[in-house]
Amino acid sequence: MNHTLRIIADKVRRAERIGADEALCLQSAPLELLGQLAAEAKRRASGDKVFYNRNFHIEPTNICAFNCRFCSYRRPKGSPEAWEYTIEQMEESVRSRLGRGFTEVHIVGGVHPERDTAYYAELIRRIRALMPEAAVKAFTAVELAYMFRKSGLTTHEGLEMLASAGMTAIPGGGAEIFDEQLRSRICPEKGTAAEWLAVHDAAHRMGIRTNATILYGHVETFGQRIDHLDRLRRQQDLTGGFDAFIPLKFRSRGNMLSHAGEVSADEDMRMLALSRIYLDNIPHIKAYWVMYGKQTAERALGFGADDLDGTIDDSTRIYSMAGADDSRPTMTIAEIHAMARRAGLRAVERDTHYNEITRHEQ
Ligand code: V47
Ligand code: SF4
Repeated sequence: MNHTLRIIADKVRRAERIGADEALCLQSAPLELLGQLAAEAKRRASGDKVFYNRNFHIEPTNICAFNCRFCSYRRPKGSPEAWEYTIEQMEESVRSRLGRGFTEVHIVGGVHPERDTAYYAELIRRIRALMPEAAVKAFTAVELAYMFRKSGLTTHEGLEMLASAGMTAIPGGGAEIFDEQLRSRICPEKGTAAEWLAVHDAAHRMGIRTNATILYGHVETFGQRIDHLDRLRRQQDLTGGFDAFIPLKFRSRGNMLSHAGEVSADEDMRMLALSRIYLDNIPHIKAYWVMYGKQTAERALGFGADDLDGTIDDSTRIYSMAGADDSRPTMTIAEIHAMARRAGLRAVERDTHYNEITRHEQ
C-alpha cells in the first residue's frame, strides 16, 4: 500500500472525516481494503444489525413530463405500455394487502403533467385511511417540485399540505448526479440539483425526514460521484434530516443510455464502501436489493450497507423494466434473515424511521 493510502486508511479507522481528494484516492484502493474500512465504519454505526422493513410500492403512473436519458420506465401518453391508475385502483392495491403487517407504502412514479398537489394529498389521505398503521413515504423531490409549481404553492406550503394528509417521509429519488453539466446531458428537463437540495432542506427544517440517492455507473466520472456525495454531506451537516443514502446502480436495458453498459459488481461494492466512508453523518446505507439483485445485495452487507430495504411484495416495475433480474420482486422475511446470517449479521425489522420493531410471530 502506498504512503498516501495508508494515511487515509488510518484516518478512516480513527473515524476522522476525509476530504474529496482523499476520497478520490481511496476510490482506487484495493477492494479488500475498501471493504474492511467500510465494514468497520458500518459496525461503528449499527453494530451487527441489518435493517429491513415490510413495505410495498405504488407507482401511480409511468407517464412523465420529463424524458431522462437513463429511464426505462417512462412511456408517452397513449402508448399501450403507459398506465395511470385511478385513486380507486391504488386503494385496491392497499386493500389487497391489509392485515399482513406492512409498515410502509412507498409511492413514486412519473411526473404526470395533469396531476396536482391536491390530487396527491387526496391519494395519501385515502391510503392512510385504509392502512393507518403504515407510514407513507412519498414522491421524489422532482415530483414534489413539479406538483407544487403546478398548484402555485411554495415548497413549504406544498409539503405542509402533503404532511397534513399523512405523508410521513420523502424517498431519495431524483437526485441522479448533481453536477450541473452532466445533469443537463442526461436529464435536461428535470429540476436542478439546487432544486432537489432545496426541497430536502425545507423538509428537514419542517421535521420531515428524507432519503438521498445517487444514480451511478453510466457516463459520470469518479470526481462527479464524489462531488455528489460531498454536496449531500454538506446538506446533512446543515439540517441532519437524511435517514439513509441509497447508491442506485444504473441498469441499461431499454433506455437512451444503454450504450453506456453496466458496471461490475466489484464496482458496486466500491461505490457502497465509499458512500459509507464519506457520508459519515448519514446513519444508514441501503443496498436496494431490487436494483442489485439478491446475490449482490448480500455481498453489499460486507461493504458498509446496513439496510436492504423491504419485502416489496411484487409491487415495483421501475427496475425490472431497466433490466434487473427479478421481474416480480419479492423477498420473504425468512430470506432476509438468511441473507443477514450468511453475512455474519443479524436482521432487524425497522419502521420507516429506523425504530426497531419486535413481533411475537416471525
Ligand atoms: O430517481 C431511473 C432511478 C430512482 C434507472 O428512498 C434508475 O428508500 C437505475 O429513488 N437504472 C427512483 N436506476 C427510485 C428511488 C428509490 C428506490 C428505492 C428506495 C428509495 C428510498 C428510493 O430510480 C430515480 C432514478 O435515479 N432510475 N432509471 C435505471 N435505468
Ligand atoms: Fe420521468 Fe422519473 Fe423517468 Fe425521469 S426518471 S423520465 S422523471 S419517470
